[in-house]
Amino acid sequence: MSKVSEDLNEWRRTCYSTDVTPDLESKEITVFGRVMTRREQGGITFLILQDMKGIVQVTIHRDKSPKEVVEDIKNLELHSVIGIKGSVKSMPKAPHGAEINPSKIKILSQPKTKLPFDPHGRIEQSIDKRLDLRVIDLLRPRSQAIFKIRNVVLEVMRQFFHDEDFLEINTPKIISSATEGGAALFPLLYYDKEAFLAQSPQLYKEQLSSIFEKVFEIAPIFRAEPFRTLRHLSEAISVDVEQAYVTYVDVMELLERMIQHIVISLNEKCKDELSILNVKLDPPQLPLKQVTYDEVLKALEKTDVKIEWGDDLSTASLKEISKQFPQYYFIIDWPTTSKAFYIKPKTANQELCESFDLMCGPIELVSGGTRISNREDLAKRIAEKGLEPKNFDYHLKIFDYGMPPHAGFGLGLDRLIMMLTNIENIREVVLFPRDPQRLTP
Ligand code: AMO
Repeated sequence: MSKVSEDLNEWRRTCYSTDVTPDLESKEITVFGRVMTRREQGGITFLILQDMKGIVQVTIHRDKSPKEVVEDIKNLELHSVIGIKGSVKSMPKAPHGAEINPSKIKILSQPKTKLPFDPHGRIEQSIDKRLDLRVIDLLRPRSQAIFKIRNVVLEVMRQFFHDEDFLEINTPKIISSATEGGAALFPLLYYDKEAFLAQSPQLYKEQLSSIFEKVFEIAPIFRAEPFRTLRHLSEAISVDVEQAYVTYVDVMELLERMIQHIVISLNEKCKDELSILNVKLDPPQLPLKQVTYDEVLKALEKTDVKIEWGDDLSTASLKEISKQFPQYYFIIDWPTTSKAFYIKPKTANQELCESFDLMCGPIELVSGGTRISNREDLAKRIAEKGLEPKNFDYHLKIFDYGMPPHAGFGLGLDRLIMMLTNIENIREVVLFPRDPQRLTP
């Protein structure tokens, strides 16, 4: 073991790994990072140090480097966390064309045990093994690429909403009643009362749209999904939007512009990450295709998959339909019975409602619609759905003080990232996923 000192003292970073280029020739710098590889060759030790921006080569000459440095690295383990002070030297073969010749090394942490898998190894470990040690898995270039893309998607989305004059809101995640139907609720004890984890910010965003008119929230939603699939989580991130004085047609237009903008921005800002993942993203042509629920059922008639009119579309039916629509498309005009109580039935035909799902192939990314803005109609729908109207008093009374017509949607961020990174398992695109079998790390 080499000597370890956790105190930074006067040590501070002066540049990142990727700043070490021939432009800094002979400059004295300080870098920090993790030792990813170590190679010995004829009296020279090459270390590759990884930091948040990338990698840099550190070269130690047994004869020329300071004795202290040569001594310090003798027993340096892989994955040690170190600081290096040294000078930059052009080296065409090194990453970014330059290396560091150290004058001082500070070992901040040495691993105590060997890693159970090599994050840079050729063999892809199972997702469960990687998730058990997620932080180490995040050293893999593929994992880093996914979360850098996710970060840019969030940044671009927020900017998009702000440019459209939306206000970002934060609503409670401990709530007193269901919004999306009773089955998938996580109950909890709130002091001496029963409470639940929020399935969606639906009622709050509707109420707030009556004042701020255009609101959005990016936050967790909790669903007690009883099954383990590649696209369901117990805790997911939802991008919720609500807007006053518009209908579902208007928010669909907003949504498709946002999706197109995200794809264009990723192509500009995440070239390296997309190439690591081997993904080519074509910006969708607008307007996106729209199919009605009835057209979907008609198309299914030619297949073995049967759906009764009024039922939700099963996984098998969506797989069939996606053969015709491999990319983004809307399914519109759903039966009123298949959607949540707050979705507005069409005035001319109450059996259908003003709702949509945005699909990408067989995966539902978004659902939304025009909302009921009249108290009596809403109370009636709550009762029809078998929910307890008393539980919604706090919501219904707001409608008595004036409620503009409004519409909105909820977009599953994790599912969108799956689509943009071409990843099959939703757990890959979430740092610490939660599902019926996983509550740690
Ligand atoms: P919905 O229940 O369809 O609608 O959810 C909206 C979107 O959230 C994502 N999603 C999930 N992602 C991962 N795991 C889950 N268990 C999960 N559940 C949902 C999906 C889905 O399309 N309040 C309405 C939205 C609205 O009308 O504004 C709602 O919650 O991508």
